Amino acid sequence: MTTIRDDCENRIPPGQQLVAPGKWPVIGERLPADPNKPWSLQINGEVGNPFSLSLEELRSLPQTKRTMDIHCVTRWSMLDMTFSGVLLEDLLTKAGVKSNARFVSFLARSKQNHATSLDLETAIDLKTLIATEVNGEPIDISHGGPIRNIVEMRYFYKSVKWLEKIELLTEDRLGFWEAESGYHNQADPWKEQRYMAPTIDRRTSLKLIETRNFSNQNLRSIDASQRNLARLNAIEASLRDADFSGTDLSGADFTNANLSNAHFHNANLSNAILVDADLEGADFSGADLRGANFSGASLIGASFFTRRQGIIVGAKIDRTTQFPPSVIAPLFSEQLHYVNNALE
Ligand SMILES: Nc1nc2c(c(=O)[nH]1)N[C@H]1C(S)=C(S)[C@@H](COP(=O)(O)O)O[C@H]1N2
Ligand SMILES: [Mo]
Repeated sequence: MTTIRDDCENRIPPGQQLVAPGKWPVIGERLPADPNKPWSLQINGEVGNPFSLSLEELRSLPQTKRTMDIHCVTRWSMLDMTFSGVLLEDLLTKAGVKSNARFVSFLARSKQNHATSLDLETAIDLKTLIATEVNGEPIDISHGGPIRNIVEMRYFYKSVKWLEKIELLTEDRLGFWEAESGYHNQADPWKEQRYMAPTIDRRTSLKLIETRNFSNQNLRSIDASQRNLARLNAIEASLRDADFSGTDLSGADFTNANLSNAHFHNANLSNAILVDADLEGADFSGADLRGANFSGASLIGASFFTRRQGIIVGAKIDRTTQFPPSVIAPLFSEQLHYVNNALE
């Protein structure tokens, strides 16, 4: 079955927004390990003929050009990016994949050993590209150049920067974001497969909610909606995808917390401290943000209003909300407009 997505609206998966033109954000690591060491690409694991290619050799193989849209799990998308490089399938044909290989792992030259994986069939069906160019230029090092794998139709964490090894496996091996941050292993943006199921059970979360102390704990995807958590201590807590919809968080302290993709719809965050917090992709629509402090926070992909059945549901923002200009600069243009209007 094929879906036709011709107009722009239908090309943006649910919960995503377009970045302002020319503002491709750098997400995660900004540089590889050993940036000055010459680059090569190794293919090994369950293959009959493991081999290694220098960057020049990779570039001299037949090149494939593909234009596609990219979608980050923290809710930003970019349309019509043209990548060129070598099809994974072509490299695999050369390597002679053994019949017991079922997964493919893409490993980066990275200080934190970044990697990701796909099942082999999906990787080939999606025409995974081992890319060296984007929009006619070599890929910038901050975006994973000189070699990056590019997987269309999956959240962008399936495309590792600074690719240096492709390993064929009989069993899956979870990648960095999948293992460390609970990102979904399928990662289909059209199905909004952002996170795996929560690891914290209902009883444990209810107990924690009673103590109002989340500091330093890993509570990914916790359901803390419609609660009274005024003055919550959540310093350095890991709260990706947490649901705080409708919750009283007045005076809560989220200093240095990871709140990426957290849901604060209609929450009371008056006088809350969000200093240095990761708020990428977080939803503040309808939240009370008066007196809240966002100094040093990261707001790529965050939203402060949504339209529900044509009605604008916006955050309450005024001059007491601390939004330094550099903090709001990376917002989507419509969102920035809303925030700036509210601050006047
Ligand atoms: N080596 C490496 N690859 C990575 C990451 C990373 O931190 N290190 N981040 C992933 C994530 S979550 C995203 S959204 C994209 C971001 O790519 P960009 O910085 O070029 O926008 O790279 C993916 N690949
Ligand atoms: Mo991402």
